[in-house]
Amino acid sequence: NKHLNMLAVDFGASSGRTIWGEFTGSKLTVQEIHRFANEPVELGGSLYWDFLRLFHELKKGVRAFKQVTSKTPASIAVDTWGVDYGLVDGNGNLLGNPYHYRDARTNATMETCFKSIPRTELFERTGIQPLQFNTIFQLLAWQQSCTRPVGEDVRLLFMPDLFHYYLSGVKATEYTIASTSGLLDPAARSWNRELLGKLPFAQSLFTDIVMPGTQLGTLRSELREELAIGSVPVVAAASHDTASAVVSIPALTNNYAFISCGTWSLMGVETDKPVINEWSERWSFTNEGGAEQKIRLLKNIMGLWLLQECKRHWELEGDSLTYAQMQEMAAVHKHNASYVDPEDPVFLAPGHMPDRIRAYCRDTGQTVPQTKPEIIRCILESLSMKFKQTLDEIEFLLGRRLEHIHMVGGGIQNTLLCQLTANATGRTVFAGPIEATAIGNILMQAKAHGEVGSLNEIRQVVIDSFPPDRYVPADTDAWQEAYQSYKKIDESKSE
Ligand code: LFR
Repeated sequence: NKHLNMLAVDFGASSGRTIWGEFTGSKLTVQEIHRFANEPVELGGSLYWDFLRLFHELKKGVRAFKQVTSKTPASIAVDTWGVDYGLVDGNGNLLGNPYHYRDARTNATMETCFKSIPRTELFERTGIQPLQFNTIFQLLAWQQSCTRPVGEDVRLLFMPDLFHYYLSGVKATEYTIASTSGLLDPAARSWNRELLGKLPFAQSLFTDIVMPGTQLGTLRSELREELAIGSVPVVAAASHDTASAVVSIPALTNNYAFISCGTWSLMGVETDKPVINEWSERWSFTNEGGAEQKIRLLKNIMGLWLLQECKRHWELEGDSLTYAQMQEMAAVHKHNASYVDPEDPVFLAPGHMPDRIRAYCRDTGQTVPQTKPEIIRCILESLSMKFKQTLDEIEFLLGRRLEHIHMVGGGIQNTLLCQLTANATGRTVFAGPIEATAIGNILMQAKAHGEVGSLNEIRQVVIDSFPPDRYVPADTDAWQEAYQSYKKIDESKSE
């Protein structure tokens, strides 16, 4: 086997990193070589990603790779969060700055869209949970405010595709990232032309779809000069961060549910076919695309966003806490008296998170958490209850019991959340790897090089290289009882 040194660039909603992966054929080691903040910018009342800054950080990461390893990478691949995109014209100009999915311009778009394409029809056609930021709704909002017709040479490129384009000069759409758009046919794994025909935007926006593990091209010559680097293949891995994270789950069975923990908690299972029925619609499940023709049947749960936003808010008030300190506060404060629904859209936008949590508890007739430990404890317990509820729903959809939970991603550094999840679900939790997304990205590059084959081969490498931690359920009877209170709040809300 060849010895490969690869470079993964993983952009998350709050930070990005470049990771050096060294693959020997059976084992992988990873090392972070550059980390940077990803801070959205509000400009003229809209919320944007700072694309130029992010591309700048990407270049810094490539330079750092050279410095640290004294090598030219065997390849490079970018993954990012879902749904967002840029528009590029025929001369390669980026038309405007990519919007952030939390921008408010789509607040009412979903309901308008459902007037011409009913919610159920849309779900049946795409298998995608209607969330206001899905690309389909972003495009509709853009179309409504568009004053000029869009040129025939304009292409839509999702965030990873956009980075890949400016790296390689090749415009292509990677399948897993496109699957977050709400514009694909989930069974055919291609653009849903019938749906596109009903929508007001030009079909010429959409480029060919490539499958994860495809080499797109090599670094543009001007970049090679600027970075003083040789010819580097640019690979489309599983470019959606969650798809990459799922690639690197250290398990060879299918008797588990995964939770990919970052800003979001994405909880689900891998299936061979989309699961589109009354129940998956009612419970807001989504069918996104995975590597190796798999479907990721999962649910978007607001996750550690709630905690991130509390942290940011308290910082603005002059109290800078670390995540470790926040976890410690919640660990000591064992008593929790109220729950929020971490799927409720009231928590989507940035700002004043502690107050919104208090308001939610007040409006649902619960004890209002006042102190920081109370709020943090409420967030973490609510999340673990949501995981329990989601597990029940997944088991119902599959018609079988799942034995374990695999938690991956940066959020598992919150060991309290891992333990609470074990307690609430009554299932053993395996936690790791933390860098699941970058690892999945790198192993899909190894696949493009022909150095690993199947998904199971990839996962065997992860098992051998990054053995997970284990959390055994405790106090399960008390948790079962508490779950009944959680469900009552949830039910009273939907009445
Ligand atoms: C996680 C993620 C989720 C997606 C959300 C918004 O980072 O990619 O899968 O729903 O971000 O794009």
